[in-house]
Amino acid sequence: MDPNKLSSATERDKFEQYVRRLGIDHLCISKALTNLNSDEILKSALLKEEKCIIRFYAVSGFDMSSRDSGSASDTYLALECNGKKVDERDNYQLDEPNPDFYKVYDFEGHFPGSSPLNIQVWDYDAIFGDELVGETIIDLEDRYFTLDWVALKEKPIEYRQLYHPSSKMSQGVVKCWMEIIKVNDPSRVVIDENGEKSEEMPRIWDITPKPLYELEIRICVLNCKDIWMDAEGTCDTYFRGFFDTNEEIQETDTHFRCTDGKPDFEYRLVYNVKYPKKVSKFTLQGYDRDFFKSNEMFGEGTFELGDIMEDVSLIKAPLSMNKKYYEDVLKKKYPQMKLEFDSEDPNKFWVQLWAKNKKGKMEKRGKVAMKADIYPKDQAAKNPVGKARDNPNHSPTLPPPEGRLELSLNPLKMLNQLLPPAVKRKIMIALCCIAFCALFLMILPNLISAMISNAILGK
Ligand SMILES: [Ca+2]
Ligand SMILES: [Ca+2]
Ligand SMILES: [Ca+2]
Repeated sequence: MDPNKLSSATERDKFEQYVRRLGIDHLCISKALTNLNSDEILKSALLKEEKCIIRFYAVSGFDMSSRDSGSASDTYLALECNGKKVDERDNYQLDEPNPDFYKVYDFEGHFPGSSPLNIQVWDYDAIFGDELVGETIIDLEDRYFTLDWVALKEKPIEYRQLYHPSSKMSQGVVKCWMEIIKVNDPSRVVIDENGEKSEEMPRIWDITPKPLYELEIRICVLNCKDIWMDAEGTCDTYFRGFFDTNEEIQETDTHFRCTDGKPDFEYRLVYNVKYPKKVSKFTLQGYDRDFFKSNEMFGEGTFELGDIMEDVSLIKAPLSMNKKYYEDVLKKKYPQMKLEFDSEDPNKFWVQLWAKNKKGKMEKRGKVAMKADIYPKDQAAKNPVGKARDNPNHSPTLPPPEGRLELSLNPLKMLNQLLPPAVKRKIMIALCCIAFCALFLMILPNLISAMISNAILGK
């Protein structure tokens, strides 16, 4: 083994494999040898000019500051290295502070002597001229002569802050990574059986995003049990459901004055979703509607639908959350997600709601029976369903909910429905007291006369 060869990543890789075969990889010999020889390696690298490809992978951007009044920046990427400039002005993204890039750019350079790589994000303005959002500069020589960085087989993803000359504040973040590849690297040359020489170039990662697949997600909120009650012993229950609070949030109707912990909904929520998506976990939040204060969230439950969404986009056919899928796939993958399936209907599952109590401990706040069906958008369009309980009402057909408040002209009946049990109890106690007092007052004259006659007769 020639330790001088350890300056090449491929040679180091071979050496590490050799060390691993000997079972002494825990001794980190290659790193120690590299460190011992680092001065030599650096010296030879500095003396020998190498032509290289600088490969830059631009993934995405976050939180780009606005350079437009009243709207987000219309962002695009611009790069410059060793005199070569590229920009994506033609592909600017309208009002997009979190642009996706998913592109690879190659630049040529010589080491030592390469210029830095300049990465900029701009705001497109059709009339007044584009404005710089921010920039970041990568010192390529610093990378090329940092043996630890060179030794990394897969270069790390970087989150680089962008800065504008006018401010010390970050103007956004670019997610990216880069590689420096020697053009003529003898360690990459392989000789096949026929003695033919060829150079194995490092792979180019394909980071172009897959096209988005349109889905319709139908979620039914059926019935509940053990739902949390307020201090009065009632809950004006309704639910909010969403994947991401930045996206569409849908609500059920309200089951007013529920006093038995079993509000009924039979309510369909229908979401249009594009897969893959950042958040594929569905969140259901239970609320107590309040007319005088703000509505109070009493509990939250979640379940993951990403795997089913992926399968639907692959097989292009509808799938449901069901007992088999849960047992076979989801249970092992998401141990946190505990769904209980109905013994009769394998597509009906109970979601546990949780919330922190006053002591900060997680507490159970009731269970909700639900169904979730995922359709390819085109197939959903051929077989539409209504939201809530609207027509077409099928798969499943949702009946009117039970135990809801009945409108009545009888004020006593309305009062009976509206009053919470605690108040009703207080009224009953008050009524009993009044009845007792009335009874007492009625018998009081007789009592007094009896007492007087007893006193006179001296008994
Ligand atoms: Ca502007
Ligand atoms: Ca704009
Ligand atoms: Ca603009």
